[in-house]
Amino acid sequence: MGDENEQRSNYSKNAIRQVPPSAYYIPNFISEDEEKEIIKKVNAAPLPKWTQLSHRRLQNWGGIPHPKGMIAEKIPDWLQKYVDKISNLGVFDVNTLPNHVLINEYLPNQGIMAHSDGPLFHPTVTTISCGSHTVLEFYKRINTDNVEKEAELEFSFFLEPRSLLILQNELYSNYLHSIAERKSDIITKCSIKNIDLCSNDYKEGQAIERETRLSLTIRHVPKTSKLKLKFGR
Ligand SMILES: O=C(O)CCC(=O)C(=O)O
Repeated sequence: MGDENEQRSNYSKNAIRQVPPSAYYIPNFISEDEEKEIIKKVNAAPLPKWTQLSHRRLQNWGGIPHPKGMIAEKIPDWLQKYVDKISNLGVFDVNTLPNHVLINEYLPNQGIMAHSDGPLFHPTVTTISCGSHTVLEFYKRINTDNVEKEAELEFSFFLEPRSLLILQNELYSNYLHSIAERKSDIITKCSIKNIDLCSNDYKEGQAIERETRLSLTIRHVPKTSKLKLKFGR
C-alpha cells in the first residue's frame, strides 16, 4: 500500500518538459519477467483474437470501441493486473478508470499513420511498450477552414521496452501521433524530448535496431453497456 501511495504522488516528476501539456514517461514501469509474461500471453491468444491490418495486427480487450458505445467484456486477470497498476498511479479519476486495452504488434519496419485518438476515448492515453523500443512522433493538428493540412513533425518520444507513456490534455487533443515504418531509429537528442528520462544513456547519432514490439494502450471508453443474454423465453 505504501508503494502504491508513493507511485501515485510520484509520476509528476516524470513529466516530459519542453512539450505542450501533458506527457509523462516512466522507464521500467514493468519488470523483465512481467514483460515476458505479457508477450507469452498475447502470443498465446487464439488467432481470431487478432485483427489483421495491412501494416500491423492488433487485439482488443475489454470490448470493441464504437461511436454508439462499447459492449463491455471482462479483461482477463493477467492483463487487468497492469490496468490496475496504471489506475493506482492516479492518472485517471474514479469515474474514468481504464476499461479497455488495445494491443498493437509491430514488426521491424511497421508503424502507424499520424492520427489522434479522438472522442471514442476519455482524453488520457497510457501505453506500455514490450519487446522493443520505438519512436513516437508528434505533429500539430492544422485545421484551417475545416481542411486538415499536412502537418510538420514537431518532436518525438523514445519509448523503451517496459516503459509507460501517459498523454493527456493538449497533446491528446491538438496533436497527431505516428510511428514511422523503419527498421532502426537514430538518436537525435534535439527532437527526442524525453531522452533525459530514459533508463539508458544513448549517444547522439546512435542507431538502434527495432525488434517486434507490443504496445498496450490502456484507456477509458466512456460509453459502455453490458450485453444481456436472454436464454429461452
Ligand atoms: O503503439 C503505440 O505506441 C501507439 C498506438 C496508437 O497510437 C494507437 O493504437 O492509437
